[in-house]
Amino acid sequence: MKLYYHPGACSLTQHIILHETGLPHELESIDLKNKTTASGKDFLTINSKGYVPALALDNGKILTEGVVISQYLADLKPESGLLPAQGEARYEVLEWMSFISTELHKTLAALFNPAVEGEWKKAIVAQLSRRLHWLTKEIEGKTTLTGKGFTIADAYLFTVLNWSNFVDFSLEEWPTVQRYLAGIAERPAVQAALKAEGLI
Ligand SMILES: N[C@@H](CCC(=O)N[C@@H](CS)C(=O)NCC(=O)O)C(=O)O
Repeated sequence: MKLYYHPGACSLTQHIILHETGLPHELESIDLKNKTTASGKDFLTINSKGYVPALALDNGKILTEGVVISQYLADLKPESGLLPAQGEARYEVLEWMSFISTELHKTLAALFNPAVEGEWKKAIVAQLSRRLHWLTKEIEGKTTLTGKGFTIADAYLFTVLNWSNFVDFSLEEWPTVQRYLAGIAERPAVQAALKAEGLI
């Protein structure tokens, strides 16, 4: 299978998961502005949505939407513990995935848009701040979101909050979150994915 990604974008989540699972994979980076692949193809012919991540399966099927691709990859390697197979423990991880996707991913990503300024920007920063205050209480004393080992949700949260290094939104106010991220960053799979994307 092949992961279409852009360095440091939300596709870093699935890249980390691929390393955590040890699943064999290829990578191809995407120029998101011009919608072209590194090998010069029109990316819109691969994923007509025009965004990463997209996962090309060996049978030719293209899977999109990060939250779904993450589950797909984890389910290929249940023994990885990245996503419990069933029961409440699975839904706890999926609850985190939904929170990160709807409350953090798109909100934080908006700060990359230079058109977001003034009162609009203040409102976005205020909303993110509320979410991070809540998150701090949830992860106090924990090294992973569930407190029961690294899951796909940790890969996703790490990826999204890593954007604070590139936009005008500092995590200084949330040392617990910073400590959590530093711990996740130390994982060999995270280091391998960051290195492969040229980010370290
Ligand atoms: N709903 C999609 C959104 C993915 C997304 O926001 N991708 C961004 C990078 S983090 C992107 O490729 N943006 C380029 C574009 O939308 O044209 C998902 O969750 O996978």
